[in-house]
Amino acid sequence: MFKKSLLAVAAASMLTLTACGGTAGAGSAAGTSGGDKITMGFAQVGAESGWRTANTKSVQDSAKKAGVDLKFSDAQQKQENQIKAIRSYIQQKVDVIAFSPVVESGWDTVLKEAKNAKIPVILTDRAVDSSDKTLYKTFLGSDFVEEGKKAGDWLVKESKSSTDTVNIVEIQGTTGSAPANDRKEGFAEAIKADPKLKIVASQSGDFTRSGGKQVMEAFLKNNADIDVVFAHNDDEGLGAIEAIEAAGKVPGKDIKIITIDAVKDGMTALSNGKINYIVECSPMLGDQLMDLAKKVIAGETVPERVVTEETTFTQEQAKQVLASRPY
Ligand code: GZL
Repeated sequence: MFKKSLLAVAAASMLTLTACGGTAGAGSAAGTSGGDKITMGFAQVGAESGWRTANTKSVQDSAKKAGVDLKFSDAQQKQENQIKAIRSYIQQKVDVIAFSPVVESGWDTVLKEAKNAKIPVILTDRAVDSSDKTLYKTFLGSDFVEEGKKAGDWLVKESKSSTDTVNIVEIQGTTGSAPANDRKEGFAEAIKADPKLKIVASQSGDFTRSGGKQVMEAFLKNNADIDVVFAHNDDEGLGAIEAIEAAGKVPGKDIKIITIDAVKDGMTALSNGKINYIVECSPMLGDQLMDLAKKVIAGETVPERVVTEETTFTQEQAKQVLASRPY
C-alpha cells in the first residue's frame, strides 16, 4: 500500500518537475510523502505466557500510537503457521514484516521470498540461526545468554557458604527456540564457577505454566533431593510451584526457584517468597519496533542488533516495585 502511493507521488512529482523544466528530483522521502499509512504484517509466536500477552499488547498499542496499520496473526507456537502468515503478508504487499521466530531454524526459504518481494523483515524478541544476514534488517530483543548467566551468577553467590552438592533441575523453554538454547548456555557457563552446583535433570516445559507443572511433577518423582529449580520463564516457575506444594514441600524454602521474565504473576510470587530470584526480560518492544520499521521503510540504516535494557529482582526488590510494574 504505502510503496505504491509513494511511487505514484514520486512519478507525479518527477513529471511535474520535468514539465516545469526543473531537474527531476527524487520522490519525497518515505514516510513524509503524506501518502498511505505504513502497513506492518506481524506474525506473533502465540499466547503461551504472561510475557507473550504483554508483548502482544505492547506491539498493538505502539502500532496505534505510531499510526501504523497492523496486520496481526497468532501462530499458536507452530512454525508452519508463522510461515503461512508471512506468506500472506507478502501476498498483501505489506510495507514491512516483523515476527518473533518460534524456533531458530527453518526460516531461509520464506525470508528469501520476502526479500525477492522487496519487503523488509524485522526480527523482534527471538533470533533465527540463518547465516544470511541480508534476510532481515535488524534483530530487536534481549541477550538471552546474558539472562541465563545472570541467573547462574546469582546461584553461585547464593551457594558460596554451603559445602554440600546443590542439585539443580532445569525446566527449559520451547525446544529449539533462541531463548531456550541461549538461557541454557548462559546458565551452564555461569555455574561452572562452583563444582558443587550440578544440573541433575533438564526438560522442556514449552514456556507454559502447565508444562512447568508437568515437568516438575516428573522431576519430583524421579529425584529424591532437589535443591533448586532453574525455570526458563516465570510461567514454568509458577507451574513448578504448584507441583512442589502438591508434593508437600515449601517453594522458595525447601526448593529454591530462579526464573526469567519478571511479569506480574512472577513478581507476585517473588514478593511472597515462593520464587527466590527473577531475571528481567522486557516484552515492551512495541515502540522500538515501530521506530525501526519507519526508519527501515524510509531507507535509513538501522543497527544490525538492538539489545533491550533489563535488570534483575530479589524478593525485597520485588516488594518495592510490584505495585508499579507495567505488566
Ligand atoms: C523471551 C521470550 C520468551 C519468554 C517467555 O524474549 O521469547 O517467550 O521468556 C515467552 O515467557 O513465552
